[in-house]
Amino acid sequence: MSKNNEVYDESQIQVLEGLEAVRKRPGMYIGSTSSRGLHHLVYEIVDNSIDEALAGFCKNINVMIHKDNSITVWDDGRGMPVGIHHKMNKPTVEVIMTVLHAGGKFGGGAYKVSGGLHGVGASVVNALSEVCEVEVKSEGHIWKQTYHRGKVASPFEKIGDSDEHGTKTYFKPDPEIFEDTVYDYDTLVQRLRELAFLNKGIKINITDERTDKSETLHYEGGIKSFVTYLNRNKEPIFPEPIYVEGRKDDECSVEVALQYNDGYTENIFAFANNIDTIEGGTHLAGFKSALTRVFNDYAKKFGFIKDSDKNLSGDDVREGLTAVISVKLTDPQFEGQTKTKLGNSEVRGIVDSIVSEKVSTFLEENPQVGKLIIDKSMVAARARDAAKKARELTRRKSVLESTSLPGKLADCASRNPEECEVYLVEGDSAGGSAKQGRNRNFQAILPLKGKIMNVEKQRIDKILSSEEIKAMITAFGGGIGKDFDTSKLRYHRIIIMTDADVDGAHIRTLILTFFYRYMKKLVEEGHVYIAQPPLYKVAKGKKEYYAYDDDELQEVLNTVGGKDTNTNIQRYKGLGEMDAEQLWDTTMNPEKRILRKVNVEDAMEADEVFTILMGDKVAPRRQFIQENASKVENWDI
Ligand code: 28G
Repeated sequence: MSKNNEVYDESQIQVLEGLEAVRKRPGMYIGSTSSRGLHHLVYEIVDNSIDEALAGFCKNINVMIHKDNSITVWDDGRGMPVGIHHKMNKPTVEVIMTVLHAGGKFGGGAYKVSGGLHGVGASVVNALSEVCEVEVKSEGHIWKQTYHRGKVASPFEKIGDSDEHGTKTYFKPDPEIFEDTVYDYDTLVQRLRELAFLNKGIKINITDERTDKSETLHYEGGIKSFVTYLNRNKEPIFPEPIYVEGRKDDECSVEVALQYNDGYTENIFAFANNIDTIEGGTHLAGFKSALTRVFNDYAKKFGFIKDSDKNLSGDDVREGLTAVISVKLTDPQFEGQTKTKLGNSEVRGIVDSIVSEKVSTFLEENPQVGKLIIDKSMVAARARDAAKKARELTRRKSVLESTSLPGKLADCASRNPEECEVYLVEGDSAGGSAKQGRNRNFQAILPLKGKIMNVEKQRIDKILSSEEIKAMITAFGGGIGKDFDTSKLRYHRIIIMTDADVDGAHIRTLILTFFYRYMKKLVEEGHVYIAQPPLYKVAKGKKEYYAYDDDELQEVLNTVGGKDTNTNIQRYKGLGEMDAEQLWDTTMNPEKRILRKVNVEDAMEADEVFTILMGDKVAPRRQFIQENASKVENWDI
């Protein structure tokens, strides 16, 4: 609590809650103190610049990662107000930086649309930084204030003159708070690129002083460019994405871009106020229903469909679709497990009517594009119909209904899914060791043969004919696709255990892509893990040590006294080189093992890598292999 809060009435007491609370429970404000939370600090600050840009006053945003992993963000907006905040009776900048929730709505009728998942503002970043500095240029001068761990360290004062305007914030994340204080350049670029797509015209520059890398992200095409980017490794069936926009008063703006490729999967990204709503919501629902209706109406009007019982289904019109939906609204309601589902009910109708009206107009004006889309959807409909008839004809029990477990599965004894886990193991020999080494009470083993099927290039009926995939579906017990149900899972942890080499990485990519496409909830609800087998065994006399990466190997060698006599280093080439006991000790024993939980971003990345590696385009594949050649030896694809 602020020490002078007695001056204010009740409504302001909450506002005056001190930054101490933030330092005590950082997770409540930024989600976590892991690497994710660390990166979140940058997004919080950048969001303020984005808001200033959306208000129409800022064109350029710069982000710099310094050598010591501190960050500077600056923009060429109006600059934070330099005057005294009349209610608080101190500089407005100091209020913004030291009072919780002081961010709030911007003046001048504009609304705060940006704001990361937590949208907590600059004061939280300040609270969690060892050092923070704000510099404002406006009205002919430069002002500056410094803070330490959220507390004012120097007065807000004029330090020079300038005829420029803007805000600059420097911060050094507090190592007392964050487990990891190293910034990942690619992670920041990815989110900044997304922001540049979602807010057309804004120029975002990022520089990494540690490596001298830098990038400028600037897309005049906005989300239309986003769709082109998402389809960059695929084969679009018409050259330019379709783009429509509209708004309902000042309450809600809507933008949609879409394009089809020659594949079979659906890629729809829905954003609300620049936040990736991975759980979907009303904007996505409105888009989907409009799309299905518009294409059916069009197909009937122009004689593609004569029989009304031959209507195209939603799945038919979304086969091979890549789309981005972006809505911006004054009062977003975020719901769902991870608060990434848009709940505002009015948005459904707003998006539906804008998309219906504008996409129909587009189709009438571009009949060649209309024909390509309807033809593709009708092929999808026929394939689905044929697959259904074939299933009915054979009257074979489908995999989904099959009750007998796959023969290769070594199941565990427990029937309590919460404590059960299944290891997906690459190859029969490692599978054998894993079966011997496991704790059979709660650990099941499912050996998988080499490469599983390329799910991007196949329709569901083909996918379901793959032995490896059928084995996973029946073993997990949750079904597949739309009907996938995590409450029916037989294991709450699904652990991918592959060799620590390129093939292993490839198989892991294939499995993750399959999960992402057909068992998304598995990933969303955090049931998927990656086992981390050691890379080295160091034997010194009778003692054995394991190292999981090169740094750790150095540490081990240092502690055992270097590479002199009696020290033997073995580099594991595969899981198969470990016997059952070693496998248990290093990789499967819950007391000692390291598991990495897979999140949706990991799965999405796998999906992308997969598209590049398995797709038809040679150039992106070559580029990917060149860029990643240093990370993996003997890339043999
Ligand atoms: C470099 C790091 C991140 C920002 C502005 C510009 C204004 C502003 C920021 O106002 C609203 C009003 C008083 C508390 C608004 C300037 C209107 C007129 C602004 C940034 C809330 C804050 N003139 N640029 N804040 N106040 N850039 N970049 O933070 O009550 S923050």
